[in-house]
Amino acid sequence: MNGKRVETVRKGTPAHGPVVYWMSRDQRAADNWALLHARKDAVERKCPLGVVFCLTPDYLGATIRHYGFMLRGLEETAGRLAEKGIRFHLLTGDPAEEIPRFVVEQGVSRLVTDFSPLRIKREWERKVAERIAIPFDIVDAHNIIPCRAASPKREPAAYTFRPKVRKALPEFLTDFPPLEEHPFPWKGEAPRIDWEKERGELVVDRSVGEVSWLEPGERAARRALRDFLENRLASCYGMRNDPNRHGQSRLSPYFHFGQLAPQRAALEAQGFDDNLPALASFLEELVVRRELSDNFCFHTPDYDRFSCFPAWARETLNLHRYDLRGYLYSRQRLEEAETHDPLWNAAQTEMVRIGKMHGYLRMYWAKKILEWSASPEEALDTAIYLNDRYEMDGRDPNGYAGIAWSIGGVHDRPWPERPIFGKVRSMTFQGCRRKFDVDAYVRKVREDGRR
Ligand code: FAD
Ligand code: FO1
Repeated sequence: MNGKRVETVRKGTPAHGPVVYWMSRDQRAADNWALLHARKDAVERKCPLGVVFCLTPDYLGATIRHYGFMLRGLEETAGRLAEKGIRFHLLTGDPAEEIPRFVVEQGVSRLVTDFSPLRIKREWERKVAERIAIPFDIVDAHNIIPCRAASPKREPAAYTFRPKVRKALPEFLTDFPPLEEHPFPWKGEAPRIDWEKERGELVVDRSVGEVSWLEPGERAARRALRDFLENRLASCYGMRNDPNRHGQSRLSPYFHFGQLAPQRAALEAQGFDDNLPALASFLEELVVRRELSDNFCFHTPDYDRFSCFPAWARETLNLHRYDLRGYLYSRQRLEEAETHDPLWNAAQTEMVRIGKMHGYLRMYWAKKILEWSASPEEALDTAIYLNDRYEMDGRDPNGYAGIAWSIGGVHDRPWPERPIFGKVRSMTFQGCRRKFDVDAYVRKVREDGRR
């Protein structure tokens, strides 16, 4: 494995004792660089290998829609790990407390965790590092090009990031070694985890129902990837901006919960005809856009605040802060899809119902929130709240970057000035009409609601 994936938080000569991978973002047994790094050390030092997941019930406003999907995926992964002689432990509570306690109780000799650019995970890591005295590594198992290696700074746009990605790709887009059986067993019987009970007893908001269109877990994720590449990449990907066509991969929940490695998707996509324009645009999104979001969140601690917008955008939004709003909606009216705009209402309704909004509509959806909110700050908070409460792929660096792009011109450039938006790119209902059959989409959402 390329050493540039590993950030050593604490060095040290480990005593004898199990090696543990604290799994958080990359919830899978296969294709997981953090797990492979932990296993390599455990084999070299002839130690048992364990994986621990700390279930924290109040994660950024997540609801049962997210926890249900996540826990079902974890159940499958725990089974896969057990088949390889790797002990899975499920803890509940604050990772900053539970992980250090687990390290001491189990006499862990080295701790490994997976990389996330979000504040919450970096705070957990900081506290854990203060409370343990053993070697501790963070491994980027999510990005093809490790975030810290891709660029030492916040990239202003995709066009500045893309050449760095292109240059680094040959070094990092390598195949994964298979996960081998671990020869040094964890002592004692594995405690049986009652997953049904874990789901049932979780203290979490249950008012946002689970979804049925997406099967959770590593196996379903690989199937979805193959189905997309074999049956939909060539045909509809070109229609990717048409919400009436199933032209996107719909893989983002699997990437978000780490049930599928983006690197695996890129490796499998490479097997397809690279003359396909659809392949180029899929890889552009999957690699450049997605990893640009991690770059943005990693180098921009205030990634969910007005202050993170580029100077030109803050200036223009301030200049137009008191422009007359044709429509002004509260968060509640927006949440209940009660605006004057049938297209926006349909997109909001579909997101609430199935936890998914088509990528093209997400841009329109967020930009209209800017246009109809009392301030850019309120618009930002509302968009993040609704996106993270209903979208299956919410609470993700892509979300903070996508919303900051829509409302604050992040990774974009100034456009001809207009009311409220200033020079931030705007989108209009008429513009959507020119792109796709708006009436058909609105009708479809209404009919789906009647079923
Ligand atoms: P596809 O079009 O099939 O793309 C494949 C993969 O490439 C995606 O799964 C994703 O990992 C990546 N990707 C595609 N488009 C983008 C993009 N614009 N930026 C970064 N990565 C991208 N994505 C999330 O994962 N979670 C979110 O919460 C989220 N919120 C968004 C909010 C707004 C306002 C906007 C404009 C975009 C948001 N995105 C978010 C990015 C993008 O819309 C989704 O990743 C995409 O719609 C997911 O559907 P898909 O997997 O079918 O994508
Ligand atoms: N990560 C954890 O380590 N423990 C959790 O209990 C947890 C819950 C959770 C719920 C919804 C969600 O969207 C993400 C959640 N995550 C959790 C984090 C996730 O796995 C990723 O690590 C982060 O989203 C970083 O990208």
